[in-house]
Amino acid sequence: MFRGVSLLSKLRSRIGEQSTLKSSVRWLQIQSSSNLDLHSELKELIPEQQERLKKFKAEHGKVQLGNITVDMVLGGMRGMTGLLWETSLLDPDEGIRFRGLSIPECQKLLPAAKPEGEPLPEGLLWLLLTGKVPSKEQVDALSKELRSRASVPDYAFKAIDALPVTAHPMTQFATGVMALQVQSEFQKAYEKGIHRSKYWEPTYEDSLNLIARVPVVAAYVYRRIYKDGQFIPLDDSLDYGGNFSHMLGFDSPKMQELMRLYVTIHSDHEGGNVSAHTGHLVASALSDPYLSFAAALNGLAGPLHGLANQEVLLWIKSVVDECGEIITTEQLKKYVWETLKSGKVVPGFGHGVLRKTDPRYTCQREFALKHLPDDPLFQLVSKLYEVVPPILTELGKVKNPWPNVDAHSGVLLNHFGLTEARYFTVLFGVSRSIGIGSQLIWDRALGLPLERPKSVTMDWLDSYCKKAASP
Ligand code: CMX
Repeated sequence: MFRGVSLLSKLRSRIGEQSTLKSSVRWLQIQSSSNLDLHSELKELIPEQQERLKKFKAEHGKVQLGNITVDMVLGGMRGMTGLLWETSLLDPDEGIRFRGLSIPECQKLLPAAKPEGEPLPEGLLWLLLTGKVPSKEQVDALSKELRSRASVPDYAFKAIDALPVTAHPMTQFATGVMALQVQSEFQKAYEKGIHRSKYWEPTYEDSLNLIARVPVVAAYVYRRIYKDGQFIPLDDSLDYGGNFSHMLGFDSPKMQELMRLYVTIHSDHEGGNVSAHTGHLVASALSDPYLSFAAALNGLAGPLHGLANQEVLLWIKSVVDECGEIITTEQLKKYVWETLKSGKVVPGFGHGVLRKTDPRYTCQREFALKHLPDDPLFQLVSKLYEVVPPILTELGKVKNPWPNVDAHSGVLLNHFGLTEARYFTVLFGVSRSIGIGSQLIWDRALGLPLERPKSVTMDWLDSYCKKAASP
């Protein structure tokens, strides 16, 4: 029995309740279908969306979306609208919506491995790609398809083995992903002269293969570095998140649930963040999904972006080393000020777009309250929520003093035994393959062009501003 229709009506009534729900919900109003196969589903959707974009461009192409200021040019393009990214949208106050659905809505509506459980990342992949909430049958079929695509060629492991075991896990992971590129279907098709209207098809193959294979590569890196190279093969009975946890060596049901939640909430965060934007930019040159995603990973590996999850746990552990496990508020305040005075950022706090607590933080906190309320590091994270924002506000320049996704993820993983902080960004990277891979398929389906913004020099700005100021 197909559950899509009842889910959709459930969703519509929820949407009615949500006065804040934005226009991206439009996607969810598309009639659900009974296709069990994601490719067939997309094949139906793509012509509609191509037509929609063409018409929209013809009708509204000249509408202005705001003014560009010098501050924006000098300030990392903050607040400058300049990208089309269909899979998700970030509201500064409300946080992320995946095709119109908030995280709590995804937790309610997407199929889970068990009753009341966390959403299956495969369900999110279906949602991101189609704008539809999938049925359990559709998600099970997609799980199976991903398992069938998960075989990693031996040379990818050998490429990783060529690096010293001490190389950062993100370097090893990105190297493995680059080696997977040898099997790119897009590259082969392009060399054979594929017509541009068909680009999305080999991009689909590459993206799905990439999404299926990255957990295997990531688990290999983990077991190579931390478990003497004792690798664990994929389990054919498990879903995407469960399998990833299993291949890493964690078979407890709670850790598997955590991994499903983790992958789901880290998958996508609209298009402007460094990793998503890098993937999109590189792909705009018609580089295939492997090349684009490997580039995205290198951006994710920076401490102001994905590496912050490593930095948070290391920082929290350094607090404990210095102050002990029972820490007073005064001690904590002092430690935060010392961090700031030594010219460092407080990792896990602040955001380029968000202006409230990140809902990805909130759902991880709820997970902790349910499964590990007495964990001392969780309690420390809770205390930091009280101590850090007022201090960052006092600095007077921080636009968002609230915690982001990275402030919480490490203590959850640490609780279940995944204690190696240097590895954490790899988990973020695996999750991002779902968001970036999905958008790349739409980039090619919609025929999005080469990205090429204009840059200027200081002299140019100077003379422009002088001219603008003269009567
Ligand atoms: N600790 C100390 N200073 C901070 C800060 C923090 N957590 N967050 C912002 N600031 C500072 C900035 O460094 C900047 O200082 P300068 O003007 O002296 O350069 C000033 O406050 C204004 O920054 P902003 O406009 O509020 O924030 P940005 O958009 O420039 O930067 C971010 C956003 C995330 C890089 C920043 O908040 C930060 O460095 N946070 C800590 C690192 C982190 O948690 N990154 C993960 C983000 C989520 C993710 O991508 O995974």
